[in-house]
Amino acid sequence: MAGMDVTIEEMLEPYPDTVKKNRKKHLIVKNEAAECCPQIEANTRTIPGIISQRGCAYAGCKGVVVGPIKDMITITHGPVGCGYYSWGTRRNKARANDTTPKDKVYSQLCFTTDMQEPDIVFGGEKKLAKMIDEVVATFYPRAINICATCPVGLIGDDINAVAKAAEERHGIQVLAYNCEGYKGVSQSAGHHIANNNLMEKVIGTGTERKPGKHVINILGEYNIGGDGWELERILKEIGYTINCVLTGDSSYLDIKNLHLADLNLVQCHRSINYIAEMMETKYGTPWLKVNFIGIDSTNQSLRQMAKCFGDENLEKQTEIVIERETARVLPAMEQYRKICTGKTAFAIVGGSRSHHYQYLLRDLGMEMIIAGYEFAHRDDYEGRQVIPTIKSDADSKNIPELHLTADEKMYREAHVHLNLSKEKYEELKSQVPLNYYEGIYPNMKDGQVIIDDANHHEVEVLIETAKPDLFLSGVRDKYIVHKMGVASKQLHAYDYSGPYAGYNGALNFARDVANALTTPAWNLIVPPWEQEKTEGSEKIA
Ligand code: CFM
Repeated sequence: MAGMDVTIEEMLEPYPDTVKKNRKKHLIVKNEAAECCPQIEANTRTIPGIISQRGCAYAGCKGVVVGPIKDMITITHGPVGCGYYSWGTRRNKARANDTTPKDKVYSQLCFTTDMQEPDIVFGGEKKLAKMIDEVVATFYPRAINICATCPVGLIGDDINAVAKAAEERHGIQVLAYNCEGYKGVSQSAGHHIANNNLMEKVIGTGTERKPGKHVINILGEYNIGGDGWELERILKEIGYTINCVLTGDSSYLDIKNLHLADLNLVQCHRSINYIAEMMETKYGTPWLKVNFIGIDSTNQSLRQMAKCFGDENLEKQTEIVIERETARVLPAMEQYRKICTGKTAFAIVGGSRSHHYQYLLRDLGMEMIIAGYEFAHRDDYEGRQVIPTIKSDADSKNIPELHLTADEKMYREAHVHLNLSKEKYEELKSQVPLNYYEGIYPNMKDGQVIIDDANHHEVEVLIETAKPDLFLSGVRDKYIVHKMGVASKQLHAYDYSGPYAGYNGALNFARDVANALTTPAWNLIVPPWEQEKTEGSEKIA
């Protein structure tokens, strides 16, 4: 599509040659006529000085993966700037379960050692040990996480030794995460560090399988705005037992028992694929990439799941729920669909949603013409088949790979997990893409653009030239987009709305997008490009 090529040229034009060369590698324009798949450069360092939207390794570990575990206390070992920012910024909701003893929910609280200059000079280990003692005396948590921030690694505090000594003193598990912010090129490194620790030290230590015929985990679902609760509602009604949602509204106790499920669903591939893969190796648990964002994609995911178990009743019940829910929600969405149809959107989000939301937008008659990830890897763009060809560099070597083998006692072959014969399982593999993710690329249409680690300048030019009706944004860029006269919806925390997953979620999203597109506020703003045309005035920055 020539239009998009021009847009991209304009975006790259002001760069010096080296930057231009670099940034070109982070872009793909989908070309349906091309025989095979272009390569994208991803998970490499952002060019210094460019305003990127990425976060740090600590954000990925504490903020994304381990922070939501509701009954663990997560201590940020570091200055209060990092500790404060970890509080309440992501809407991973949690509520107490009626387990015995009743779950306590700590995810609303903020625990930090508040390192000061003397701690940086003389070391912060004693302060951390004292804080663990205080936390245990005050709250009696089931277990504790310690997440390191940059200065901890720079001064060499041994948080692993502090954690080990505290475990001995208090008789509860204390996990140390060396997720110093600089450990990787983005928060993605923190996901990996968190996955490794949970896999090595927590998963597999429990013994209680939840009752039920089909016991599943939902990996990479963080219950933002209540997404996980909507999925539980649907899945329970079909007849599944939800063993654990990792880590949205999850309990430490459930994570210990993660290996006792029959099937792992993977919603966000980027943040949790390590655990899915390691569980496949160690316990033989098969995993299925699902997408519960959008009506059609929810229906497809439910049908694929039901197929995995080869159980007629389950398939029947799945169809009953799909039919009833679709018939309930689609007519209600129609009024919003009328407003949205034919409109275009950009999504520049972390590492999953720019793919998942394409389906929900299509339910509304909209197209995502530019899809960006902040920190995804090549497999999220191109599919998992490229993993063996990804070159490791100094940054990726920073994070240890766990080399696991099959567990002598607990490994069961995938078909045993699913209660299928070997032959049936082979047949299933040809129908359902088990243990695989195809990435974002195949779903995009001719001329649509994929962009990795987009920056402020690029976003501005893309908006000015491709003029989307809706921008699905991050927390910081949202307001810039509004000021440019374009509706934006913050897709990380949903702007205090949600859930957006499942059937009820699709309806909420449709309503919110229709509202955003039609609010009378847009009549009061003249976008900069319109101003230039009508008044010849200077650009508004
Ligand atoms: Fe996965 Fe996420 Fe995302 Fe992510 Fe995130 Fe998030 Fe995200 Mo914000 S785990 S990759 S690190 S789906 S916090 S719930 S919205 S950037 S696209």
